Amino acid sequence: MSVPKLVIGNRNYSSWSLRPWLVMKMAGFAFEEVTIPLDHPGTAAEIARYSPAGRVPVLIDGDLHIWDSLAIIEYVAEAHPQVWPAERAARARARSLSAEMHAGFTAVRERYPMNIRATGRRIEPGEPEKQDIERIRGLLGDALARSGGPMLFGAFCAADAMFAPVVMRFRTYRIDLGEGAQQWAETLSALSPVRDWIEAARKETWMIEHEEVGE
Ligand SMILES: N[C@@H](CCC(=O)N[C@@H](CS)C(=O)NCC(=O)O)C(=O)O
Repeated sequence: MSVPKLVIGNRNYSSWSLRPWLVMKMAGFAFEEVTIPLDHPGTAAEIARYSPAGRVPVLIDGDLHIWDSLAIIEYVAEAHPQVWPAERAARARARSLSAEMHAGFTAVRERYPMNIRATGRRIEPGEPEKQDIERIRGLLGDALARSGGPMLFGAFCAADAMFAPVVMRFRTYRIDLGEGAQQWAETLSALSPVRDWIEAARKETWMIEHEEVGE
């Protein structure tokens, strides 16, 4: 039987790829990777080979092509239930946080794109970004206060992975995560797969158009 293949974007920029990739690594789901550099002349054609949706990530398991980060996470969770918290109410909250991230926070996602290599960029938030940032601080703080940490729901789960790009973005643009969440961000960043992702992102040489690497 062939090993499932996860098609991802380059690590420095592809926040949607990071989410299921991290879940799969933490769950011990065996897979191979195909990396497609984003925003290059051949990107669309390359992605189209794997998904008519024109987006990465895509998980290919035999004849099955699963696209969209949350669908991939749910597929992995069917075989590895520890992807979500064991307790029903916590599981529902973890899914709510994850769905809110998946569907929302467009202001932050657009104004503060993930760029792991860049550091110390300051971009003044407008009103929509301020609202997103406040909401993110609130929901991280609330989850950690309920669980007692160290991760959002005690042990690592998919909600931590869904918010992992927030850690990268807030670090790049020096945005405060709010009381309580800084320790969570440090614990998350110290996970071995997260360290591997960051290290590989720093070594990548692909750059998207108009990108300048910060200090
Ligand atoms: N809702 C999708 C969003 C995926 C997405 O927007 N992926 C970006 C990369 S992070 C992409 O494939 N962009 C295509 C391109 O840049 O051509 C998911 O959750 O997987």
